Amino acid sequence: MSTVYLGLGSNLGDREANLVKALGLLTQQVTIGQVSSIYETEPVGYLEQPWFLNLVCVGETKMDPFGLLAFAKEIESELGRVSSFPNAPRPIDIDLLLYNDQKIDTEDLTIPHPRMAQRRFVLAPMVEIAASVIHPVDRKTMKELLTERDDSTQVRKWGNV
Ligand code: PH2
Ligand code: MG
Ligand code: MG
Repeated sequence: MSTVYLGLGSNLGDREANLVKALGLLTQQVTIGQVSSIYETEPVGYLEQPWFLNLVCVGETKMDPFGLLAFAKEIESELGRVSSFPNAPRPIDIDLLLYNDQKIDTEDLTIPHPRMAQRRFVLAPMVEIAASVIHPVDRKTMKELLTERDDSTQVRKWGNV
């Protein structure tokens, strides 16, 4: 069994329902453990789009990282995601943040997620469920990475699944 941290985000349609549905579908392959609170977060990157609901969760899986990536993409299209442009609004985005303490760098998949350490909408929920987990590349804990972030993008606790 491998331990995987996943980041989920939605900013189209019924955002909360999309997160809940995605978590439900993930259980086909991932035994979900702790789930963070839901946060309402300001868009990062492409700004002209609705605010997101984001959460992170941890799970155990037998799938390898590439199998899990393909499975996550299936769930994304099942929930109505169409590929348009990078950072476009979407009913659901499922990102592989950490997979054990592996480092993977291929065209299709980079783990740890290459932008997680810069994103408050990932680090704030990570600190809730995994404050002392160490980022395998930066060699810092989630808590340390969040404390170092000096960006002012808004990330507010919104609710729970
Ligand atoms: N995802 C992105 C780009 N920008 N901003 C927020 N607040 N939340 C996201 O999940 C997000 C984003 C690309 O996947
Ligand atoms: Mg993403
Ligand atoms: Mg993604």
